[in-house]
Amino acid sequence: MNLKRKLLLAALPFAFSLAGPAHALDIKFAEIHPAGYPTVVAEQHLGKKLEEASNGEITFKMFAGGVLGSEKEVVEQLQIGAIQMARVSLGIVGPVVPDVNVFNMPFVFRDQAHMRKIIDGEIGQEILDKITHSEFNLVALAWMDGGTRNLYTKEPVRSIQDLQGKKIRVMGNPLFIEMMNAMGGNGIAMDTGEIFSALQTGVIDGAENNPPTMLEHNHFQNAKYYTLTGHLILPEPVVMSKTTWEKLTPEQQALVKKVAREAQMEERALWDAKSAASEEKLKAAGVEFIAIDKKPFFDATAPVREKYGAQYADLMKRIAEVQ
Ligand code: GTR
Repeated sequence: MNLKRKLLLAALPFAFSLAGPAHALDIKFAEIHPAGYPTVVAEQHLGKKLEEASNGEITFKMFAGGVLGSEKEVVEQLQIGAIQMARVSLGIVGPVVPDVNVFNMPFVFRDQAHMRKIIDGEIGQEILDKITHSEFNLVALAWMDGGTRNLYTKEPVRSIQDLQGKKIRVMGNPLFIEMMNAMGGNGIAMDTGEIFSALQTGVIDGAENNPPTMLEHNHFQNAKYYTLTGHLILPEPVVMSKTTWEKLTPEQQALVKKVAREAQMEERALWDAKSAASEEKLKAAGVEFIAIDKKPFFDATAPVREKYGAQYADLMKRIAEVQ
């Protein structure tokens, strides 16, 4: 053996130890919510379990607070495998995988408990599979509870009449624009990160979201009225890039599925606590919570359910039947 080859061989173990164990996979997880948010905490826990159970073959790093971009940008990066995992709203998945819009319909769930029962059961799995089997290049693994979305506005909305003509931000999905317009508002789509300044500058008169998002994204600073319409109860998928998924061994894939499901069950307890604490903080910050009759909002959005729900009539019936 010549000297050059000897040196090369001697250096090999060192090179491997620098690169870490064989098949090492580094997972970058993207989250729009800040550190400490229920989804972020449950997902970090998921990552820790992955690292431990894979004996270091998988590493996990959380990128919270939207540092990797808007949810739309994150989805694009997931599709090319530049980001490996994320949790995104189902709202922005709808325009690409229309089948998921059945969960995006206003008032499709009776309440949060009903939604949880659905996502834990076979319908929840069916919708995850629809994402996985679409052209989206994502594997959908589990659901996070994203709570109940209500309206928040700069001027109070005490009846559906008060909403007429108001510019309300919604997520970028035609279904939500039509939903808002059907309720008499003027639905305007923009990314999460744009809401704060749009409220501040008066580009919009309000938005709609759950209490933790209203608090943690500081929207309450410029919208002091929270009207409890409960028009959307949205579960949020945890997804992995299919490019990443295909690099995993079958054992690793099973592990990812298992810890993702555990995160689904864990997050809701965190959610309930955070939601209650957020309500208290919002009230303490001067936000007025306005209880309202939901029926006019339910009735006004019936045409949206009919239009978008026509193709899911069976599924909607099955959802309604779950007690
Ligand atoms: C939150 C949701 C985010 C994002 C945001 C929004 O409730 O958790 O994923 O979709 O709403 O409205 O942009």
